[in-house]
Amino acid sequence: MKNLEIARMLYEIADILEAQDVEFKPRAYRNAARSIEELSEDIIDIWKRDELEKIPGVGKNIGAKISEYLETGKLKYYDKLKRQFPVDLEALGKVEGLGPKRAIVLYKKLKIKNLDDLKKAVEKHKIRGLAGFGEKSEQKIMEGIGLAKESGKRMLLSQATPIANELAEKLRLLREVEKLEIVGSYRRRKETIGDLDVLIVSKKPGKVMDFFTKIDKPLTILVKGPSKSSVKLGSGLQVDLRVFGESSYGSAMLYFTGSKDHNIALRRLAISKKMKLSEYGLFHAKKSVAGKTEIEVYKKLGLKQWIPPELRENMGEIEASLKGKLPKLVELKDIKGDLHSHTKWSDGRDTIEEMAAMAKSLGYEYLLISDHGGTLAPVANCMPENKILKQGKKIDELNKKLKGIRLLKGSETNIKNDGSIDVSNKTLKTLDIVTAAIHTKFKMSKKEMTKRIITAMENEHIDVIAHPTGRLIGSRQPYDFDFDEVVDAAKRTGTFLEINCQPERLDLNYFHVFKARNKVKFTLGTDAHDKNHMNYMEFGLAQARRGWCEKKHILNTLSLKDLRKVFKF
Ligand code: DGT
Ligand code: CA
Ligand code: CA
Repeated sequence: MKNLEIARMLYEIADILEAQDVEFKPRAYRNAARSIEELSEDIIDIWKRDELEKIPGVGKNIGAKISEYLETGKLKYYDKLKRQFPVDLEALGKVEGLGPKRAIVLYKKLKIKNLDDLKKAVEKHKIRGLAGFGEKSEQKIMEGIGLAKESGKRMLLSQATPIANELAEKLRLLREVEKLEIVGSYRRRKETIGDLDVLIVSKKPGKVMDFFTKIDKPLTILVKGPSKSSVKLGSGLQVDLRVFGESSYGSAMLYFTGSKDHNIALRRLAISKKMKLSEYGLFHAKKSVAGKTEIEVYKKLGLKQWIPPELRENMGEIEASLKGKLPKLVELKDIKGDLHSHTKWSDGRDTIEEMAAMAKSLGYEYLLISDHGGTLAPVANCMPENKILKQGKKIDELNKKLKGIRLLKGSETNIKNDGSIDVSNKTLKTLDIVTAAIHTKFKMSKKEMTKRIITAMENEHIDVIAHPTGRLIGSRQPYDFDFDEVVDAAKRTGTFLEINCQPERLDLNYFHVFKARNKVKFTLGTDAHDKNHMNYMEFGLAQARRGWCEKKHILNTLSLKDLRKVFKF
C-alpha cells in the first residue's frame, strides 16, 4: 500500500511550496494528500485502472506526478524541492508553534534541518533574535520539541492499519506460511505503534524470510536471520517478523503481544507456581505443560478467562481473570449511532443527506449532527444562531423523509474563557443533544481551566463535553486541568464525556476512560468532517476497550428508543 507514502510526499511538497509563499498550489497538494490518506482502496489499484483523477482533489498535474512515482519509484519534482530544502518538515512541523514557513526560515537563517539541530539552536538561544521569533516563541518551541520527538518515530494506529492488513495479506499468500498473527502494540490497539511485530508458524522459515525481505519497495533490511528478520517498509514503518513452531505459537503470541508489564506479571505468577514461562512455552521441571494456544497457557497459570489484548497492560486484568471477573468489553456491533459529526453547514465536506446515508450504511439507528455553532471560534465556519435554527428545521424535514436513520439536532458550541457558552440557552433548548468544547485559549492556570470546564458543565443545556483534554497526539499537550474534579462535576451535573475517535485525538484516552468509567458515561463520536471519517469509530472503540468499558459505559450503545428517553426529544 503506497497511500500513506504518497500522501506524506504530497504534504511535504505542500509545506515547501507554502514556505515559499506560492499561492493556491499548497492547498491543492494538501487536499490531494488528505483524500489519498483517507482512501479505503489501495492507490495502486486506482492507478492501474487509470482512475487517479477520480480521487477528490487529484487533477491532471498531481495525477501525473503520482503516476511517475508509482512507475519509477521516484518523483523528480519532489527530489528537486528536497535538494533545495533538505529539511525534515514532517518532524519539525509537529513542534507546536512552528509551521512549515517558520521551519524554512530557520533553515535559511540557521541551517536547522531536524529536531536535533532545532534543540541545539534553542539551547543556545539562537532563535529568539530572529525576526518573527521572540523569547516566548523560543520557549514554546522548546516545550514542543520533547513531544514531537516522543511521537516522531511512532505511527498512528489508523495509519498502521492498512499497511498491516496489506502486509498480512501478502504473507498469507505464501504457501510456507501456516499461521500468522500481528502482535505487539498493534494487537493491543495502542494509539500509536512503534513497530509492527509479526508472528508466523512455518516449517520453512528460510523461504518466509527470503520472501519477507523483498516484500516492499523501497525496503531496508535491518536484520535477516533464520528465525527473526526486521525490515523498514517504504512508509517508514519497521516490521519485526519471527517464525515459531506450532507447539510454541500460543506462548510466543502471549510474549510478543505484551505488554512487557503484562508479561512480567505473568512470569511472576508462573514462578509462584513453580513453573517457568517464556516465548517457547510454559514449563514445569523442564517439561512443557502448555504453549500451543494462549488460552492453554492462561488456564495452566490458573486464570479463568482469556484476556483480550486491549487489556494486557497490567492494570488488574490478571487478578480479574483469576477471579473470572474480566469485563465483557463493548464491541463495534453494540454501537447504535455516531454522536459527533459535521456537515457542509459548518466545516464538514459532505451534506447532511450524505452523512445520513453513510450512517445508515454502517447500520446505525441515529446520527448526531453537531456542526460548529456560536460566535467565538475564529475558524471552523461556526454557525450563528439563526443558522443553527435553520439547520434544525432542515433536519426536522429530513427526518420526515428519511427511512431507517434518525438525525439528531445538535451543535458543537464553544466554551468561553469564563466557562459560559457562546450560544444562548433559548437556541440550545431547541436541540436534541448539545456538545461543548474548548477551541480557544488552551493555556490557562490549572485552577482557571478546571473552573472553566466545570462552569460549562453546569449549564443545564450542555450534555456532552467533546475531546475533553484537547490533546493532539504528538503535537499538542492536554490542557492543564484537574481531571478528577472534572469527572466529579460531570457526575454531579449528569454530563457525558466524549471519547473522540479521530485518530490523532483519541480523547479521552484509555487511561482517563479507565479512571472515570465508574463515575460517568462516555459518548463515542467520530468527529467526522467527511462521511468516510465515520469509520474512525473503531479507533475510539479500541480506546474504550483499553479503558475496560462494557456496553453500559457507552451512551451510544442505547437504541434510539432508549436514547430518546434520556434526552426527551
Ligand atoms: P511498540 O512497538 O513500541 O509500539 O510497542 P510493543 O509493545 O509492540 O513493543 P515491542 O515491539 O518492543 O515488543 C513487542 C512485545 O515483545 C512487547 O509488547 C512485549 C515483548 N517484549 C519485548 N521486549 C521485552 C522484554 O524485555 N521483556 C518482556 N517480558 N517482554 C518483552
Ligand atoms: Ca511493536
Ligand atoms: Ca518490535
